[in-house]
Amino acid sequence: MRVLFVVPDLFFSEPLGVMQLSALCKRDGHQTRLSALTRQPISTALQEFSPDVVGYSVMTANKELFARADSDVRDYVRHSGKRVLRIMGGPHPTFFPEVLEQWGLDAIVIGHGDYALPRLLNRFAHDATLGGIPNVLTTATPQVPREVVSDYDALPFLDRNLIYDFAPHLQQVGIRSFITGRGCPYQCTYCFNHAFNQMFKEAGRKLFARRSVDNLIAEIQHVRAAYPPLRYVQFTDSVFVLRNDAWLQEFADKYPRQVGLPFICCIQPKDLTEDVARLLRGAGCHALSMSIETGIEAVRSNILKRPTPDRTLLDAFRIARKYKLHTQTNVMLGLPGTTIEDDFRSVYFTRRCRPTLATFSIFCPFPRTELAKYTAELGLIADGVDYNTLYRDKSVLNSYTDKEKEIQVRLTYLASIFCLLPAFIMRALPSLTRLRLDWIYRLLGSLVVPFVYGRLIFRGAHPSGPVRLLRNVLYAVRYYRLWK
Ligand code: B12
Ligand code: SF4
Repeated sequence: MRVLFVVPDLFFSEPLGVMQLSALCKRDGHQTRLSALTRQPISTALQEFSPDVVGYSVMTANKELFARADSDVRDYVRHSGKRVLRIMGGPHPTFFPEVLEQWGLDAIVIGHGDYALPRLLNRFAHDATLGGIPNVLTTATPQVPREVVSDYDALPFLDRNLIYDFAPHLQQVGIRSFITGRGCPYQCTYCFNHAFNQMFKEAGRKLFARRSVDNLIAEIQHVRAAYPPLRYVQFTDSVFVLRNDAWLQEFADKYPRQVGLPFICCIQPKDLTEDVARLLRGAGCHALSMSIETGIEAVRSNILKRPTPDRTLLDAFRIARKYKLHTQTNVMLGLPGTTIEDDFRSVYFTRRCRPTLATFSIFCPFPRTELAKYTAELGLIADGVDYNTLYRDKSVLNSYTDKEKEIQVRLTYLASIFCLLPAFIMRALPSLTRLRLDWIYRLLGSLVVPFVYGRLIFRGAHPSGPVRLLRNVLYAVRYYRLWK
């Protein structure tokens, strides 16, 4: 079978889900290819590769992009007369399975696709019915058993050729992503994790599980040898560290000896104790992704269900500095039940935490999350709201005036810069956000944020020099134009 995986785009963050699935397909003797929609029209891949299966990997935010591609795929299928299976996986079909009927797809895969896709391909190859496979919904079988991966060590290593065959220049980026497991034990109300856990929980089933340290290190060593240059490791687990447990201790013992490369990982601030920081630093950790989410303690606890006191947050960032760990943090503006003054308070609090880099996004209530329900209950979402908003799109909440929404957008650019400047300069921030200098702020943000990422957070990952600097500037501008 020839399987075409379709993703929205390819940036610094590799699409690990389809890379995993591609490895599983190849293990079973299938051929795979990638199509990244904003980089190349899907028609090119259809003509060149002539797939038997087109597999979309979709997040809700980019479903319109995929809808346009799907129309090209249907045209292609009609004209070629070939039987082509159109399937979809990823968060969108998992949380919005109605897409199966809406798009007239052959099947959707909900949750983990690692066991489901190989079975689906096998059935299709043998002209057998697609019904009844766990996690695979078809119109004939909309109810099926649900499963999650039970043994991560048994999965093949990610297929990195999938992306480097498509975009060879990406291999020059010295950062490679790895994932040590899946799931998250937390319940943040703005995230889909609680919905996922609800859907897949079952007595005795582990929803938060990870691979062995030896298996992880073996993959990193393989990637280092097969896909040079590897200069920096990015762990993309939602939560890399939960506590100082046996896994972390084994990792901190083996990783520096057997890999010895700088890495970045995610942690909740409340979990960064002195002993965890010491272990991470000793292991070679260079930076932490550690989100504040809001500078208003009551909102954090009651509305986001991230009950971390301000004091604990300030301590976590202090501990990170003590152990020379850079920190990248994110803060959401425009949360339900808050005001524009709260947004400024959030920025001021973030500055007090002194992260290496703070990024600011505007809250978007994704339907079917707990926080979206709460926002609707407060009557803050108008009918017909577009849920495709991204980090910097204007708030969809009706509790802000148009002027306040513009100020929030300007804040997403300016606040990152102001958190890097001396505290007294903060006083100028409210006045500056009232000026209509949007393109200047956008340009400044587009230059400063990637610069800090490159020079401090991912230090040493990219080769430096004037040509590289210019390329990075152009890349940054393109990134912010596309992602606003
Ligand atoms: C890394 C990440 C990103 C990265 C890049 C993602 C990438 N290149 O893949 C970046 C930073 C770009 C990003 C951006 C956003 N993200 Co994001 N992101 C993640 C994160 C943390 C990890 C994804 C990952 O690698 N998972 C591990 C792999 C192995 O799993 P997987 O991708 O889900 O794939 C498995 C299955 O889904 C399935 N599958 C996936 N694709 C396919 C395709 C086929 C054909 C089949 C059969 C199966 C299948 O099989 C795979 C193997 O089991 C997830 C949370 C999470 N833990 O999953 C959020 C998550 C995917 N993001 C989310 C959101 C909301 C966003 C943003 C909209 C945020 C924003 N407000 O701007 C943007 C959207 C950007 C855009 N327009 O594309 C939500 C999506 C919810 C939804 N309904 O779509 C998630 C689930 C977070 C959450 N819990 O709420 N994100
Ligand atoms: S810690 Fe991250 S992945 Fe886990 S529930 Fe909260 S936002 Fe979601």
